[in-house]
Amino acid sequence: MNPPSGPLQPVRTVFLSDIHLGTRECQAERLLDFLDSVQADCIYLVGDIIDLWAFKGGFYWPPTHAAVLRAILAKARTGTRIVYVPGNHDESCRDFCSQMLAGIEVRRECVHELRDGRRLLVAHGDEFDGAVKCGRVMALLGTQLYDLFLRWGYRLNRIRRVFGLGHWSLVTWLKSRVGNVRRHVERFERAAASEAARRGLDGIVCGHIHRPAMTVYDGVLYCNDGDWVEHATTLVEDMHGELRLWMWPEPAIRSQPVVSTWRQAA
Ligand SMILES: [Mn+2]
Repeated sequence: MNPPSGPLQPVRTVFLSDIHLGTRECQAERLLDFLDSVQADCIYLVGDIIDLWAFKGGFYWPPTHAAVLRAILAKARTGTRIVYVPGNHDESCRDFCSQMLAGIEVRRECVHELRDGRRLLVAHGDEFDGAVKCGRVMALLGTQLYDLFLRWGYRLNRIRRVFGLGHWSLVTWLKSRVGNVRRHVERFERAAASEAARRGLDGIVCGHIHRPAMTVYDGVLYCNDGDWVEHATTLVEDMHGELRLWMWPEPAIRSQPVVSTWRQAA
C-alpha cells in the first residue's frame, strides 16, 4: 500500500491518539501534514490529545499545536464526524462525556462498526493498566524513566537532524530490548482484547501505551493506533473497509514515500 500522495485521500475512518499537544515531543508538523492529506468520514480522537499534565510543569503551546486543534475543528465544520474519547492525560475532559463540544462528540468510549459489519470497542486504554499489575511505584518509576528517555530522544533527534539524519526513537529501541516491557505490553493487549470479547464485540481500538499494533488474540482483533510522540502513526479504515496502520513521514522527507504499513493478518 502506497502512501496517499497528491490531493486529499478519501478514507472511511481515522483513529488518532496520544498526540500530547502541549509537550515538546509532540510531532505537530507531521500531524498537520497528515490532517491536510486525508479526508475522512469519521475521525476518532482516542485520548491524550492535549497533555493537561504537562501544563503543571510550565506552559508550552507553539502555533503548530494550536493549528492542530484548528485543523480538527475545521474538519468538524465541513462534515467530518469527530468523536473524542478522552484519555488519562486529558482526563478532565471526561467531565464533558455524552456532550457536544464545538461540533465534536465527547464519549467515555464507543463502538465503531467497520464496513463489513464487525464491531470494535473504541477506548483510550488506561482502563487496562490494572491488568499489567506492576504496582503503583513501578508504574510511577516507569513513567518517569519513560519521560526521561523521551527527553533524551528529543535532544538526540535534534542533533541527528543537524547532520541530515532521520528520526530515530530511543524509547522504541529500549522497549524492544527489554523483555519485561514486552511481557507487560502483551498482558495489556490481551486484557484489552478480552474486554472486547466479554462485550460480544469483534475487537478493540485503543492507544495509551504508544505501541502501534494490529494483531489477533483468540479471534479478537486488537488494534493500537500508536502515537504522535515517537511513532507518528494512525489507524485508518480505507474506503474498502480495510484497516491499515500508517506511519506518517516527516514533511521534509515526503519526497521519499515511506509510509510503513502493517496489514491485518488474514
Ligand atoms: Mn494515556
